[in-house]
Amino acid sequence: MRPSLALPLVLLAGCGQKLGFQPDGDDSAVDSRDTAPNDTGRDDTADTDGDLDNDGYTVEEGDCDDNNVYASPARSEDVNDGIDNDCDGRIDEAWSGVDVAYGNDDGASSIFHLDTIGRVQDEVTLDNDCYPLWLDHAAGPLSDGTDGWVINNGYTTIATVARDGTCTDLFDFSEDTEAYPFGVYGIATGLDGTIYATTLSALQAIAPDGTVTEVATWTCDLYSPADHEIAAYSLAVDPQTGEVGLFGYFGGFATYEPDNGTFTLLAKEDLENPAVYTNSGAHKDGGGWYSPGVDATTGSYYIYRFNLQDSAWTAQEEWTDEDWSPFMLAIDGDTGDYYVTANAGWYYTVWRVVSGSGYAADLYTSDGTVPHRGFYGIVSTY
Ligand SMILES: [Ca+2]
Ligand SMILES: [Ca+2]
Ligand SMILES: [Ca+2]
Ligand SMILES: [Ca+2]
Repeated sequence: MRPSLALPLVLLAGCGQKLGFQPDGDDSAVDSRDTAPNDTGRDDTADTDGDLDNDGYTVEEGDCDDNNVYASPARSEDVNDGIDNDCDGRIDEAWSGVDVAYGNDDGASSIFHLDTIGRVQDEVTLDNDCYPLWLDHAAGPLSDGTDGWVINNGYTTIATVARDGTCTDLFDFSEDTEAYPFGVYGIATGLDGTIYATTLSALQAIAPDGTVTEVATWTCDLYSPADHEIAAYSLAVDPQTGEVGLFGYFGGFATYEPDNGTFTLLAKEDLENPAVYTNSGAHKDGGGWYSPGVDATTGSYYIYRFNLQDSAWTAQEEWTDEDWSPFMLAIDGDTGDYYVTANAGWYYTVWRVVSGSGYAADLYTSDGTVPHRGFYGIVSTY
């Protein structure tokens, strides 16, 4: 059975200074080559600022290699040197566009790539019983030996999709209605290849063989606002730390740290007086968690950023055409620009919002002639 197109009402600087020396990796004694201005000439480990390579950033400030001046959050990626220059967790990456899940109610669904200027490339037609909603990259090779995707298949199963379109269900969340009363929603691939999925009231970790482990639970009860914590609807992963962000449907936000199994509810949902409806979410390199959301009072759309200081969503980018309702979000890790699947009546589009500029326009749009189709999940490719 194909899902309805409508969403279920879930119920519905630093100082990136350029230095003219190579990191020496020598911390044993007097360092004659190290001439950075705040260095005493003694062993680097004695530097009071803790910035061993003097690139302006300590490990705490995001330096992913404190013995290498060519790696810091202020650097751009060199795609040929084999190191993670910009400290985003990806080595030698170059953003190359987005992959988009295209759900088609009266024919085969597909996943296609949009290049950096919005040209459709490499459209993969899926098995007929496969309906892609949330989308992420798979961590490793699939049945055909190539890489591919992980999808939420029709709100019921989590499946992998190979480059030849073969759709393989890993786990069906629709059969045990006691354990999974709400079905399954957002997904994200963790750094170690674990697939995370949210069942609204719990975070599920799915191994490549389909084994499911419930790794965190919370209270999701729309009939009891005082007890309700979060209806976790979408997930994203910080590619540097592996931290999982959980985006609630009613403005809630939480994190899960795979390393120590810690679930932290950062914003409890106020069901009776929500400030923001957060449709989905994504992580921005070095810049936290974002959501294409709706101001619950005015109905206006924005790209919101979760402000960790006051645990609230802050409107970050204006959404200029209110006819288009935003759905899912991907972020260009190199420029910080936003790519959002959006719908308006029979039309569906990938909308681009240029970071910090207020400029927004279609990257790609349908012709609006065919109903019951839509763009859903979207993910950056490198
Ligand atoms: Ca440093
Ligand atoms: Ca460094
Ligand atoms: Ca990188
Ligand atoms: Ca590099």
